[in-house]
Amino acid sequence: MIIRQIHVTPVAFRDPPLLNAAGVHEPWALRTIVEVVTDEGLTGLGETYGDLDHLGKVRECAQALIGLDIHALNTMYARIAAIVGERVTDLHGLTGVATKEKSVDRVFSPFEVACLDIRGKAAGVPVSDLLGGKVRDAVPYSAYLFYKWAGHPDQEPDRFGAALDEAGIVAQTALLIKEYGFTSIKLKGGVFPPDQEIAAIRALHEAFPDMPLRLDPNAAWSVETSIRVGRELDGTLQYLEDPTAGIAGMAEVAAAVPMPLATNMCVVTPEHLPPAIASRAIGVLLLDHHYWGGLVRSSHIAAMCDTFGLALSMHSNSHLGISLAAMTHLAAATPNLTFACDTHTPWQDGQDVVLPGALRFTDGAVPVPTTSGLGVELDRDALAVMNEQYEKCGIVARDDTSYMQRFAPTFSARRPRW
Ligand code: GKR
Ligand code: MG
Repeated sequence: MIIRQIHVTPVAFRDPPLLNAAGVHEPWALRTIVEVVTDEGLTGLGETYGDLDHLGKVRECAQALIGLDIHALNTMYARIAAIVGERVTDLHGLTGVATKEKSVDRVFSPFEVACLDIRGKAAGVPVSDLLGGKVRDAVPYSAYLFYKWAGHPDQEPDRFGAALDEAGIVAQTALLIKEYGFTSIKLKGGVFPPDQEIAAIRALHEAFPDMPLRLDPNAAWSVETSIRVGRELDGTLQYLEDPTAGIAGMAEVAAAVPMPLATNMCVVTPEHLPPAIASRAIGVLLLDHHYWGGLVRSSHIAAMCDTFGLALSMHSNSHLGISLAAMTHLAAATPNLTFACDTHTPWQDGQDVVLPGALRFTDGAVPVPTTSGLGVELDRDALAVMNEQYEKCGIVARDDTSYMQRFAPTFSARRPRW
């Protein structure tokens, strides 16, 4: 099965003003949709970041993959590594440092996912079968809460409304649980002073006593603050995610707080695993196939985590249905991924590039597609509309900090902030 064509299409979709340690989400989120077409007429789908620098690399690499067999993933990886070379500039949101290996892994990922989609279609099996077979029929996701403004400053309030205090966060949780049935909760912190976020976790614990809770301030705290908050939240958190920056700082905190620490910031590429394991910096790794080099490489990382006693969850950034399908297949086929995964799906509020019906939430979990490949089909009309939105929206790279500074000129994303 030879690759004859690859289509790379940037898209934009509406995003609410979600607050984080870096600033606030802009009105449009960007993604890139990759379609790999074979000589036999099979098409596979992949989805990745939409930032211009990354899009340029994806486009350049796509040209270099024409003529390869879809099974030749090692050759594909080598060609991409040769092209990406030393260009280690890509960052997206709060996903830790950029490294050479991470840059290559990020570009390789959508092509690998698309090739697995094709292989599944050709063999008549779902992608989860290609990853070792599903060990669960549905993948649980968590309610991913954000402090947020009622709407973007120049727009009408959105239907989620404001969430700027405990009451707003509890109301947002109730809405997400009502609509999706989530059974665990993650609060994006690092927005307000830690005592305010401690109060929000306590309010959530009181309102939803049976729900596992997580808090993720994206390294907005010093080691001292992290230890204080961790101790104060004893008995309320399933895990505390990236309280502080770096493996050394996380190790200091981990030794002093009662709950496990999780990360999608200090361990983001294989070379980070040995020092993190040796220093016992983390108890939980948040996998993300978008920067861990696709689905198969993520499975390898999962097996390594199993060997070294690290638990697994899954990280997300604003994404569409191709990513959700890929995340669901990976999580379904990863036995030691036992924590509910993160997803931004509720915030895309129905916007998608895949035809409706294949992916749905039941009791907070997405049933694993059982049709061949990823199990999702491109909605070409939606793709065209979202591509037009990309062309018109005027955003070419995610920049939460500059957007925030338009409304709060003294805002600084400096970390640690507290
Ligand atoms: O979407 O604002 C966001 C998140 O803060 C995202 O950028 C993070 O990468 O969800 C992520 C996380 O868990 O750190
Ligand atoms: Mg995180």
